[in-house]
Amino acid sequence: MAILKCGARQLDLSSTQVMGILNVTPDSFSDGGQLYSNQSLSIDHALRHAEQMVAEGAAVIDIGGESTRPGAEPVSLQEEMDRVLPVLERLSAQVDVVTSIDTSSPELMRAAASLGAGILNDVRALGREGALDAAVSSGLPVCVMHMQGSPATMQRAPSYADVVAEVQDFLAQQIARCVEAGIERTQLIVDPGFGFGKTLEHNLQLLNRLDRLLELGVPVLSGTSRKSMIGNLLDREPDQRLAGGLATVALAVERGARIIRVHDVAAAVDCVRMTEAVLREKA
Ligand code: 9MG
Repeated sequence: MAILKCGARQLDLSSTQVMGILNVTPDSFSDGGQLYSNQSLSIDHALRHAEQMVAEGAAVIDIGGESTRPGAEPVSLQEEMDRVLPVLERLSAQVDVVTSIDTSSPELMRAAASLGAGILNDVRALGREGALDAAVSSGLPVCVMHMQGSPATMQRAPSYADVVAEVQDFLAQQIARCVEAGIERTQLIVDPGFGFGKTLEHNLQLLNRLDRLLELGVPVLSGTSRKSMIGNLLDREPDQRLAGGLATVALAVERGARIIRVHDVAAAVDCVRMTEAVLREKA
């Protein structure tokens, strides 16, 4: 049974858990960021959103201060820290939930660990200078994700001979690198990185064969929520992708994913519970 040691809290992955997405970027506010100029209001807004997701059944809240969408503008380290740390500090003190920090910056990893963060979620798989050391010294579980290229360029011409095998190989190498550096294998999570340098076909193949990642022997995280793989297939805008997204959640659970990263927590929790109930009755 996989139990992650997330600082002062634990995350039991004997069943699939839902991770709610908390973006603390100006464009994540419904007013397009005007409210964001008042820092205490934006922190209150983020806390209310996190509390709502916890009430809906999220076991983890993933806080991100820099968009990783294709073509997104990078933000300075100071800006990223200023967005994430005050929210993390209040959330750790006020809400009994595991927090995850969506960052590639070693400085933020260290600061977040000292403020009660529970998981480090790095879409660059600890690739930035100093990130591996910061993760080791934090003692926290780490989610290492596959990405081809960088967010600025990754969707220009993704190319693989065999996307499932290549993603699996990459993640196996990252596990070995992390373990060699001193992170316990039992503290690692892997993620195929849906939408990160992948065409629609690559994403569909990865989801269909997500079970291959179970061979790596660590929990698998799946994040498809509102992504263009759903929008492109169904011709839907981001706010119309819930039904398509829930199909991907059910499939990911069936293929063995233990953490599902979503915007729409209540619907995903129902979907996970329903899928797991069916799977338990396998003859
Ligand atoms: C930050 N972020 C955006 N998409 C993601 C995904 O699919 N997985 C993980 N781990 N992080 C993501």
